[in-house]
Amino acid sequence: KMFLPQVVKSARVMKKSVAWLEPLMEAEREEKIVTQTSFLRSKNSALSESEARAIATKSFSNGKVIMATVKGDVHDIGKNIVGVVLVCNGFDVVDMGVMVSCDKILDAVEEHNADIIGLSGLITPSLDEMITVAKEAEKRGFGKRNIPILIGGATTSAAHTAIKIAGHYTGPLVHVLDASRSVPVTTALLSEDRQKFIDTNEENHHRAREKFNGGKKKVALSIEQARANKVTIDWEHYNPPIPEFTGTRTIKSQSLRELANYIDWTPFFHTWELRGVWNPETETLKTRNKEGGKVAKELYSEAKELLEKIIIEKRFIASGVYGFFPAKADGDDIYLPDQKVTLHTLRQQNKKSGKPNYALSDYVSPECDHLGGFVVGIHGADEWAAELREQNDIDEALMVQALADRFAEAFAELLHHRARIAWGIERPGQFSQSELIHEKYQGIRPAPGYPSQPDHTEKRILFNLLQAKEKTAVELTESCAMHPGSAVCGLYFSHPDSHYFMIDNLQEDQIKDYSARKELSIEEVEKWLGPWLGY
Ligand code: B12
Repeated sequence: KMFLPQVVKSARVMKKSVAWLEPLMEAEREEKIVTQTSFLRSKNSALSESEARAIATKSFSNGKVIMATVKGDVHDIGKNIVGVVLVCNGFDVVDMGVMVSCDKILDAVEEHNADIIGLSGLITPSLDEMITVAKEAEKRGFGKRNIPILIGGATTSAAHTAIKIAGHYTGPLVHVLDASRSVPVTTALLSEDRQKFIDTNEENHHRAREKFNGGKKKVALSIEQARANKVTIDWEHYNPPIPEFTGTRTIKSQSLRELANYIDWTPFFHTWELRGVWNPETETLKTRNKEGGKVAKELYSEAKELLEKIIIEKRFIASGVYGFFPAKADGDDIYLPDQKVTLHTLRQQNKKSGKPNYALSDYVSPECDHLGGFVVGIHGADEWAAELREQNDIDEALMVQALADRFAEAFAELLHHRARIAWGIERPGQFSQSELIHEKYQGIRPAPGYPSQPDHTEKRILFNLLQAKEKTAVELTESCAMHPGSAVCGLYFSHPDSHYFMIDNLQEDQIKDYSARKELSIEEVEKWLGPWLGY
């Protein structure tokens, strides 16, 4: 049994060696294909040269997988890990990169005569794009040809795959939870007795659909009832804090050294499939798996080495903008009178016992308050990682991306810290670094796309408000993903009661109301909020 960091290291050695041997291996393979092609044609004269060649080529490969992060989505760390693991297990992987349009993916399947399609996505809008790919693949006849589609990425789930995607494709369509599952699934799908695996997968989909259709639905309130059960804050006896400045502040290049202090390392290890909690004092991963703990320690020392190099050589540029604006709640919206801008929030509609039906707007005074916002991005990592991949330094490429993600989160944490001090709700030095990481402070910074506000399109309003593109060079794709990939944006709320919660089971009445408030069609809103609709 190997841990992911070890797999990736072996893969690097293999890739480097193969790159050196490639011309020799290619020549040998070509010779074999030519011999096999003429053998096949001598046995069956009805076969054309190209048909026979296609069959011969296939017989010399474990299987070819086309992998892509779908249109509008920029993040590829998970896909890259899966690609490495598949290559290690003898599969040919054609990695098409990020933001790949449906047509390009499907053209590549035809061009390479691929055996499997692998789709990846980090954010909800990518789920919709995956449906488009499944539909188009079906139109091109891939379903009839039984070409499997694998669905993966942080935002995907077995249930969503079964309920929303699988119905559009007649070929095998499988959700793959993580890199360790990718090899057994791919191997099973290309094996002689693949039908057994496909049947089990179908049964699982069937069960998931039945559970969804026949399962006990959560009892929902009407939007008016939910509003009547909003958070009650005694605004008359509460003086909202006033920040020391309004408008925005831009940080063109934040010190990486200072940022490094704000890094929460636990998610870094999750990227490498090492579960547990990182203890910064003892520099150990608290995990039941002793071997895993050792691997984590080694990985950490390599990461620290690269981190130092990044800081000294200024390999990343961390740019960010944050700001405060006079604000007041207007029902479920938050209105910024000076900018004449409205931000929209969604309200929980599940029937609850003894708890309010939260919406983020509940934490802003309806009279006079302030709201904050921020965008941060780490530039330089995507390009550097691509260069490293080009040289087959795949372990370092993943490390660069994983560290860039940590810097992005750290930057969000650091700016929030500054913002709370500027807002007067925290004293400098009031919390230790560990307390900051464990969010012991007052106030929250919910991000569009996170469970408290699952609508990614709110980023467009936030970006305009902060002029984020001009100030930070962070851009939004058509799916509202941010480019560069290592980027975070969100809002600041200062109220002591404000906390994170989860929105789901949204009902038609709220969607109708929300679409009118946002001046978007109902279909458009339903598209962006698909997984959270309760009807
Ligand atoms: C780390 C993290 C980040 C990092 C980078 C993300 C990354 N590395 O991909 C940073 C801090 C930059 C970030 C930013 C954001 N994030 Co974020 N992030 C996460 C977090 C905590 C972990 C994701 C991760 O890196 N996992 C490790 C990697 C290796 O795993 P992975 O990508 O899932 O890939 C594995 C499998 O999924 C699978 N797989 C992946 N692809 C494929 C493809 C195939 C073919 C196969 C077979 C398998 C496969 O195998 C991989 C390896 O095991 C998740 C929550 C979570 N626990 O998943 C939220 C999460 C993904 N983020 C989320 C959001 C909303 C955002 C932001 C939009 C927030 C914001 N407004 O700023 C931004 C968007 C960034 C952008 N560029 O647009 C949401 C997405 C929700 C949604 N439904 O849309 C999540 C789910 C959090 C949540 N609970 O709401 N994020």
